[in-house]
Amino acid sequence: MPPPAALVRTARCLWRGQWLTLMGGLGPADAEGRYRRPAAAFAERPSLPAAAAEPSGHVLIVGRSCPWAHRAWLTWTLRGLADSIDLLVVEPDPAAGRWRFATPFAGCTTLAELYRTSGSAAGAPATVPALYSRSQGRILVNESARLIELLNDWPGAGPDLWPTAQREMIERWRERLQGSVNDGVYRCGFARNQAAYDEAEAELFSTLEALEEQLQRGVAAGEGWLCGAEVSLADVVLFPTLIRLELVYAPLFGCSRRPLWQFPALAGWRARFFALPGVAASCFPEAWRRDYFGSLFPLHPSGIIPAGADLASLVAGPGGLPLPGKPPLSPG
Ligand SMILES: N[C@@H](CCC(=O)N[C@@H](CS)C(=O)NCC(=O)O)C(=O)O
Repeated sequence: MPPPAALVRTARCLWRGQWLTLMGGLGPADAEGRYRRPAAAFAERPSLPAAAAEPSGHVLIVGRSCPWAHRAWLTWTLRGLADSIDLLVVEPDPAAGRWRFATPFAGCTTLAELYRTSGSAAGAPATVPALYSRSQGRILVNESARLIELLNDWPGAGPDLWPTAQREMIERWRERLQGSVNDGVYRCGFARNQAAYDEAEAELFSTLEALEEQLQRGVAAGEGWLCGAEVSLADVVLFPTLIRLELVYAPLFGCSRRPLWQFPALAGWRARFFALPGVAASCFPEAWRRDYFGSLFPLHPSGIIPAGADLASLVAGPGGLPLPGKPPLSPG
């Protein structure tokens, strides 16, 4: 029996090699160990289909735990698209590492099959969200950044979330949020070494500080949203990451330098967004914790799902009181 220290050294060494192999299954990294998100199979924004207004002509495929799908789901909700685009929620299959349909869809039982019938390259990741055209029998777009732009153009009853007058500012924030916050939490969690994690973590929290300042200025001017008085795509992309912060990204991805309650304007903004009609119905804290802690084996080998804070307490002030600031704004 080797002494415990030698045993630990050996286990560490063996585990490190296996861990890096397993992490490769979660996504690629560059030579410095920084996580790099793979490109989407149907990455271009298509033009608005001629049959856009046709009821049930299109299907938005989402998963409950995915933040990229969540932004598409929110855009679909806020734009009032339920009458023209069906929403289809796929289920995770953690043992197989893929999404599956609860009941067969378009002759397919898994999302990977639907990707293949849509013409995606063999081995390309079958990701959510994806917008499927029933008449064309294929996926039109699966890059969420482009998909939400398309959904904003789709004829719907809800407000314009990407107005021309604010577009430059919205784009500046979207660009920064995409790299340092939306993907930033994954760059923390999927970093292969300390330096890669430190870089991503610093960028994440400096952006949260910039957001806090921006929102404080806005609230002082009587404007409750990131780019002014109306909700925009910049708010839409921020919410899925921030609503998962305490439940998943802080404990699992190491995004825990400062809890969100220490950013009062940002916490108030999150509470206001959560209160918008239809938003709470797109939030599934149990599914988030189950899918992240249960599926990301290399980050959490025990598979034990930790208890998490009650979502209602996260979108309320201390003692469950409503947060100070403006009352919820309607998206209309
Ligand atoms: N570029 C995509 C990324 C979407 C993505 O990574 N989705 C994950 C869930 S959060 C997924 O479906 N992964 C399945 C897989 O990689 O096989 C987007 O923003 O739409």
